[in-house]
This record gives sequence, C-alpha cells and structure tokens, in this order.
Amino acid sequence: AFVENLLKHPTFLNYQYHTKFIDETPELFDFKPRRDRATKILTYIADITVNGHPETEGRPLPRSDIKQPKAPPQRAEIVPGTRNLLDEKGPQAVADWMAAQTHLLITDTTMRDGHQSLLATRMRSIDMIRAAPAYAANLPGLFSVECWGGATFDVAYRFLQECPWQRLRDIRRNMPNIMTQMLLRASNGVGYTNYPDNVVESFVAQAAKSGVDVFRVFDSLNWVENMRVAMDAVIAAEKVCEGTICYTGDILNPDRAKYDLKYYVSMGKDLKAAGAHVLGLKDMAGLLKPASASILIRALKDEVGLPIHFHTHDTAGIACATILAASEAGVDAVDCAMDALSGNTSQATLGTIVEALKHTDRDTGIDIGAVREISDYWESVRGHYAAFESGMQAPASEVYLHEMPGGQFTNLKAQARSLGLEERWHEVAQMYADVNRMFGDIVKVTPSSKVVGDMALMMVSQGLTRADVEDPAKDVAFPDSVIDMMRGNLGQPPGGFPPGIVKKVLKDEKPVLERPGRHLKPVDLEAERQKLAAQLGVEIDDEDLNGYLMYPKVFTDYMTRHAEYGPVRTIPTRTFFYGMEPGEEIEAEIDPGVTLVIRMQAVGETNEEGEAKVFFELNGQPRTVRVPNRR
Ligand code: BTN
Ligand code: 3PY
Ligand code: ZN
Repeated sequence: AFVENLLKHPTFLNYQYHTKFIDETPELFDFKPRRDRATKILTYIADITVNGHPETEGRPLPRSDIKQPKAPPQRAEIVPGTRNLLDEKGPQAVADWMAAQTHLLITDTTMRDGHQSLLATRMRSIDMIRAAPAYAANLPGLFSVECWGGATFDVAYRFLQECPWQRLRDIRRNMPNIMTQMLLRASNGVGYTNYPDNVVESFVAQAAKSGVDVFRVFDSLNWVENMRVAMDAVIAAEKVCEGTICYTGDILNPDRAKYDLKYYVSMGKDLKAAGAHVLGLKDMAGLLKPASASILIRALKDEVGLPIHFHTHDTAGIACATILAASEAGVDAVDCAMDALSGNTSQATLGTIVEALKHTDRDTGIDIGAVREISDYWESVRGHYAAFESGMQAPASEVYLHEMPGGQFTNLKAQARSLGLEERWHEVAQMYADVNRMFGDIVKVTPSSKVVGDMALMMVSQGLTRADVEDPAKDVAFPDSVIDMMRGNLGQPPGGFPPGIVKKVLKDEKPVLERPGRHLKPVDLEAERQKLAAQLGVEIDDEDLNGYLMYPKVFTDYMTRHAEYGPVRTIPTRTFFYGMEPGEEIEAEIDPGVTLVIRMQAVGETNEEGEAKVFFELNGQPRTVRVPNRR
C-alpha cells in the first residue's frame, strides 16, 4: 500500500522525491496499520515514560521545578554580517577584511565545542535553533558561530536520534547573516578513521551546500600532507579554509623542543602554501600560556602573514589571560563560549572578554546586554542536561601533565567510570602522559587523543607500566586503535613514531609511511547509494549518503529508529530524556506551522504480553499507545 501511494503521488511522478518527501508526506502512510508521524512520536514518548531513557538512567536529574527555556527575543532588524560578505565577495575577501579590522573578532562556540566539552556533546538541535534568531538580530558583529562538526555529527545520529544535516540547515535558515563554522578532522572527516579521498571531498562539498561557511581543518598528527584533500575541497567550494595548527607542549620549555617556535612557524607557512585563507591556532587542551601566546602569535603574524584565529580551552583556568595576551600580540579572531557554557574544559567566557576589552583599542564592539540575554537562555538550557555534566568542580593545572583535549576530558572520565577506574582518575591522567612519551610525544587531538586514551585505560586497568609495555620479552595485547595508528592509518607525526614501539605493536608487519588516503580506493558513490536505498527501502539523498559514508552502522541504526519513532527532534528536551508526567501537556512543531499538542493522561496496566498502555490526548483527541514494559 505504501508503494502504491508513493507511485501515485504527484511529487513522485515529477521525480522530485527523496527521504524528506516520504517523511513529510503523511498521506503516503494512509494504509493499515496507520503509523503517522504523530503516532510514532507518541510511541517514543510512551516508551521513555514507561522505561526511562538509557542515557539518563542513574544520572543526576534536572531540578524538579525546571521550566522550558524561553527563546531570547530579537531586539533589532537583521543587518548584514560576515556571511553576506562571504556570499558577495568570497573567502579571500573575508580574510582580507579580517586582517584589516583593529577590533578583536569573536567566534561563539557554544553550539559545538561548548556543549561538546561540558555536556558530552548532548545538546539537541531544538535548543540551538531557538537561539539562532537572537544571534542573527542581536549579535550581527560576531565573526562566526561554530555549530557543526567535531563530535556533534556522530552524536546527533547515534544518541540524539536526529539528523545533523537538518540541524545545520535549520541553524543556517534562522541565522542568515553570520558565518557558520565547523570543525573538520581533515582526512578523518567527522569520524575516527582515514576516509578515501573522494569521500572526504564529497563530504566537504555537501557540508558547504547544506550551510557551512568556515571550515577549521586540522590533522590529528599535524601532518599538512594529510590535510590537502580536505583543504582543496573547501577552497573548491569557495568557503573559508582555516588551515589549522594544533598546539601541544610549551614553546618555552626546552624539554619539549620538538614543538618549538620554529616548528609552529614552519607549519604555518606550509598551511599558507597549501591555500589556507586563515591560519587557525587550535589549542585543544588549553596548554598555551600567556607568555608563550605573546611570542607565538607575534611570530606567526610576522612570518606567515595570514589572519590568525585562536582557539583555546579554560581547563587550567587561564584561557582569558591567554586570549588577552594573544589579543595584545595582534591575533585577529578568538573563540569564546557564551558565559553559561564557558569555563573549565570549555572555552573562555565570551562576556568577560567583551568586558575586558571595552574602551581599549581592541574593543570587540559586541553588545554585552545581548550576550547576557543569550547566555541566560543557555543557562536555562543547560539545566536540562544535568545528566551529562562531568562533575568537574574547578579548573585544574593537571592539564599541563596529561594534555587531554577539553572535548576528550569528560569523555575519558566517563569511560574510566564505566571501567570502575573513577577513583583512580589521577593515575589515568599520569598514564596518559606516559603513553604520550612512549608514542614519541605526539599531538593529541581526535582521533590520536582517543588512541592515547584507549592505551592509558588499558594499562591502568591491567596494571601495566610503560616499562612493561616496552619490554620486548613481555607479551602485550594492544587496543585495536593503537595497532591502527602504528600501521600508519592516521598518518605520521613529525619525526615518525619511535621504532621500538612500532616494532612491539606490529611485530614483523611493516607500517605504511605514506599518506593513508593514497592507498584507499575511491568509493563508488552511486553504487553505495543504490545499495543503501535497497537495504533501507527508502530513497537516499546526498546528505543521507554522506552521513552513511562517515558512519555506516550509526546511520542505518538511526534510519531504522527513525522509521519507528519519527521526528522526535521536535519534542522538548525534558520529554526526550524523561518522558511525560500524567496531566502534562507539550507541543511539537513537526512542520512549519503544523503543531501537535500532546497531553499524557495516564500510564495503564501492563498486560500479559508485557505491554503497557499509555493514554494520550493528541490535539484534543484520545489516543492510546502500547509499548513493551522492560522495567
Ligand atoms: C522529520 O521527520 O521532520 C525530519 C527528522 C529526521 C530527518 C529525516 S531522516 C532521513 C532524512 N534525511 C534528512 O536529512 N532528513 C530526513
Ligand atoms: C574534535 O575533533 O571533536 C575536537 O573537538 C578536537 O579538539
Ligand atoms: Zn576545542
């Protein structure tokens, strides 16, 4: 019946259909059993109400009196911003404009790194989209809004049951005048492994088309050779290519001479030669100290000659000081997070930087009242994610020991907890530092940071020391990710991996020292699309195909759940994680102007088949849904 309806539909007859059409055309589902989107959403809510959400089970609860966050108001007409400049004059004009500004430019990271670093990346699209119009109207002077890439892509499909592409389109539509920004792991895309070149190219082209303006491209071992495919694709799409240095060590410490000033300046020059419009300086762990920042920024400004965009984390509590030093040294743009999602493993506090520079020659010109109002909104949003807070109570200088990226810190802590190692966290931190030295002192950022973390957890849980692992006479079972990195599948660090550890991990196997992408066959994109369409029984559009190529299983699992639960991205966050209380009423806008009013009446008895009946009122009409009671 579904196929019959589909074949007769005028949109289908006009060859214009794709998954969104199936999704958004409920009359296709006019056959028995009727499973419209509303029923799917009620099924989801009933299931969570009866069984709870696996991710919030046993975790701290939001305050019981928590209110639905109220979107910040738009205080002005939308005026043109950086996005308009990019669209009208192209990426080089953006870079030239950037370099010509005397004030310090600001990127807001709240919707990407802020929640990635504080809330395990769990912020849902609906909470972001509600803030976007206020950014557009009240903060048109922002350089960019980082809202995509990094871990958000994977987490959206895997844990939040939402489409990351849709998030991007929705933010873009609601914030048309400010550049959107994403974090791209070069040949590792938004994943943990090296993808074939044509997959990386296709992904970048699609991201540009769906709404990304600035691509911060980095490589997890700082290997410029391995960044070219991604950078070329960004340049071809006529978007801003921010070729990025990952900062590690300490340029003032003679013990870490491997990563000295010369190293960074030379990498900056390589990135410029590779076509970067802007030079990114990514201090993913928050290791750059104010005195080093002054020297490094000045050297990069003088010797590379690109505008510089600086990113850091506040893990040690020093991010504002470092940003002010960088500003003094002439950095062009810096990353901050809105106050309520700043500090600790997140970025420096945006409002504080705005205030600190007021009435100086680098005054940001940002409206501090607008910042406070939007931050108040994020404060009320954050309350809903209590289950994902890390428990970090204070900044910690321990970061200079372990050098974990802000985005990994909370994650690794959760992994340690699940292995029963939470009490031994400081041992894990020390081991992480030991593993780094054993691997030859490498840059640690996704995915290389995950490899170091996997190894450190394995060693602590098995009671192994660095000496044990390095002992040629001792048999060690290495984690898969370690074997993969030693094979050369993430590329090569400066100077290569120490031969001893490579030999220990690979035995007689020879590592590949060339760029991993050179050896990966291009994927036949159209064949993949057809195979996937046949497997799922739906048409696969370009966004879906690119999602699948990054994360095949995560994507197909998402699509399977989507067929069952529908557009659950439209329900409030509290409902998504905790279900509903009897008598509670919520709204879900499933299409522009199409709103479901859902009232939960009661949870009934569980029958002999183990099914609970849940009673709802949907737009005033009674509806009953049965779900398995797994409690
Ligand atoms: C909705 O139903 O309102 C949309 C939510 C889920 C997205 C669907 S699933 C696959 C397809 N690809 C997209 O980009 N959006 C749709
Ligand atoms: C990511 O790749 O997700 C990061 O945040 C690296 O810092
Ligand atoms: Zn970061």
